[in-house]
Amino acid sequence: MKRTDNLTAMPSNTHTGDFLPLNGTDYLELYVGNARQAAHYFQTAFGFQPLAYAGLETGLKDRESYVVVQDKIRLVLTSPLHEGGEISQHINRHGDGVRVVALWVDDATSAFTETTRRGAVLALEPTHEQDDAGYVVRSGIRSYGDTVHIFVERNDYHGVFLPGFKPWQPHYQPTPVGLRYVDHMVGNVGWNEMNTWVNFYANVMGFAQLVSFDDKDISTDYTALMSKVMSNGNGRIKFPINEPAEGKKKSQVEEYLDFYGGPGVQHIAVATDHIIDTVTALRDRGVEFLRVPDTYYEELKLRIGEIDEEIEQLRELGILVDRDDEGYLLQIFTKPVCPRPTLFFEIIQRKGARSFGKGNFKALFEAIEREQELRGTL
Ligand code: TYF
Ligand code: FE
Repeated sequence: MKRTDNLTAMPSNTHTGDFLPLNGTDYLELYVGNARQAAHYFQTAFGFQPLAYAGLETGLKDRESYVVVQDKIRLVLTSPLHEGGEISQHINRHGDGVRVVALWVDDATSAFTETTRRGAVLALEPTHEQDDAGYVVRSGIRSYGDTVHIFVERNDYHGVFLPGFKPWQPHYQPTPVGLRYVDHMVGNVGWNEMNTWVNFYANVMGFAQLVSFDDKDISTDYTALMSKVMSNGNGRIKFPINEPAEGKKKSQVEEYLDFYGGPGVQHIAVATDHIIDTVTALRDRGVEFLRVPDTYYEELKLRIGEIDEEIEQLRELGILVDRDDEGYLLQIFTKPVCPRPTLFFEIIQRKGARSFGKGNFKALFEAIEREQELRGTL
């Protein structure tokens, strides 16, 4: 793995030429069949807290949204109230999935101008929204598939989420599991489309390429994919882009594209400071994870060297470990969280390492292939 730029040497301000300074992920909006039950699932299983609601009770006629939060992570679960509209079509085409990856900016109008004049396709004209708690400006551009980026300017807003939402404070408030922020979000794109989207993030959004994996790095005996990781100037936003590669059997990326009906968000990686506690809690609450064979843990000590955690505990939970020249990381992947084998979550704890777990790819992809085998899609 080669690092092609130095994250810490690139502050995000206009003096160094970053035309799209990003403060972080603002929210992720999923279009789902039943937002009410999805919100319950993310509270019960993943430890999110109820935050805000918009729908019939706030004057919306066409949709209902529930917002849940855990530390810096905000998920918006949205369902349509009638057939035929944009949300219904999205669900019909893709099943439940990520529609909006919202990015927090200081100036949503500039974000829109700078990206559209570099070729971005409009999704939302800069829009000023106001209520008693202040104002928010949002704008948006299209990304891969039906995914959009919304730029959110909210530095003078003190409301619970966005204008139009009211606080949602049900009696039921399960305890958090220690999820802290979005570490990275991965997109799957079509055959030979990876470089198109790499160029989009580079030229339209000013991102730089951190790393690249080709099919030789990460092919197993059967399936293959290629991946490039794009990062914004201050490193807070990291978007790996995968495309399928030709293998002996169907690539996991191809399976995704078949079921999602095109490109989309494949996984959301969320960071924790205590992965053993977090995964223990998630497992107790019913979240299901991929497992690698026990032999993985027999070889682990030789591959990784000294780590703070007990290998027996990692084996028990199925947590994976990888090392790079800056430190190590611990990670684990859920099974898909919807009926279609599309969207899943990654839980990651970084102890110095800024890479993505290349040393785990083989074991991980073989675990995914065993799931594909069970689904009959390999
Ligand atoms: O984000 C990453 O690159 C790692 C590895 O289908 C990965 O989490 C890549 C592709 C994939 C699952 C995990
Ligand atoms: Fe990942």
